Amino acid sequence: MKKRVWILLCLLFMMLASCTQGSNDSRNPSENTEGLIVVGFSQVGAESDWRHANSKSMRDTFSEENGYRLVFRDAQQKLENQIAAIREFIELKVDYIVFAPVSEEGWDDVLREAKAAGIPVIIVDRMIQTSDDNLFTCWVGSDFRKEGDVAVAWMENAFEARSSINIVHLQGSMGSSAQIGRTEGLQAGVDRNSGWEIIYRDSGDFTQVKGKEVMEYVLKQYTRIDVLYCENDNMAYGAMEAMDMAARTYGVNGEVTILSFDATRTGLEATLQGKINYNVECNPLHGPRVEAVILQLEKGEVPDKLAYVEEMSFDAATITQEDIDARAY
Ligand code: GZL
Repeated sequence: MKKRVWILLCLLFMMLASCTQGSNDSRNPSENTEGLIVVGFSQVGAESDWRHANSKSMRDTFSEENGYRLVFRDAQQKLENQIAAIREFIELKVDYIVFAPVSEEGWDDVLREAKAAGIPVIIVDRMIQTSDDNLFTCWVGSDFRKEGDVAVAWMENAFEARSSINIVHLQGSMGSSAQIGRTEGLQAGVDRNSGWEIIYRDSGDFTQVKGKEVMEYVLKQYTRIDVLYCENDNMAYGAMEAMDMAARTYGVNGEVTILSFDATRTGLEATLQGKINYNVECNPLHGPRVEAVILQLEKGEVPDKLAYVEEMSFDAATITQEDIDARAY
């Protein structure tokens, strides 16, 4: 009987250990890699639908059937975990290091270590600030400032006749290039339009839970909110929960016009339902794009230093179910 209890306790511990490591791979990354290209990937975390789609794209692309061993590390949105993961990849002598930086600052030291180890580094999704752009081979991602500008252009058209608008600004993870670019876009719009006022600005860290928390506070403070500028879909879902609970209306026929980013499937369904007025795409399907770079490097070719993905946007007034059905995520 005691032996059974002991075995059950061990199994429980192993399950808990794997859960606390997020979606990390538990197998030994160095085993049986003969003939495979070993890719170490440090992922931001699992904070949003966008992130899940991005991780799936990377896992689907860098599969063993496709000739890769993917060493996947979930940083749980902590810079120190990403730096530790990159150091692990150096120890493992992976063929390529790929990472989606949680924030723009703090990378030079560990990238110098990767360079000294002779391992090419590919940055995906967000960008970094560095004193030496030779510390990374290339970057694939989105133009976040352009995303913000696209959203603001829609606002300028939608509110052209209004002399003043009160804006609540839900920012993403502070210091991430997605937050920086989308915020810069809105700020440029506010600077151009004297009647625009950001009555409240705070970060919801790209998560639904924090988006709801921030909006619950805002709704208690402000009786007139014209626009919610929300830097990703998951925070918009949280904000909508809060507005539902406070009996405040939103969307096409509501008090609060909602602009969101990512254009994930759930976000586009909300746009089709008229709950989100305008949704700017941020495409997460970077797996094939990163693989194309690796295949170039394998052939001794030099990839473009910066590769921006093409993105579109969706208006509740014109979106159709076919638009959504055509989407890959
Ligand atoms: C954007 C990406 C952002 C998404 C969020 O490229 O970094 O992080 O907009 C995600 O949904 O959490």
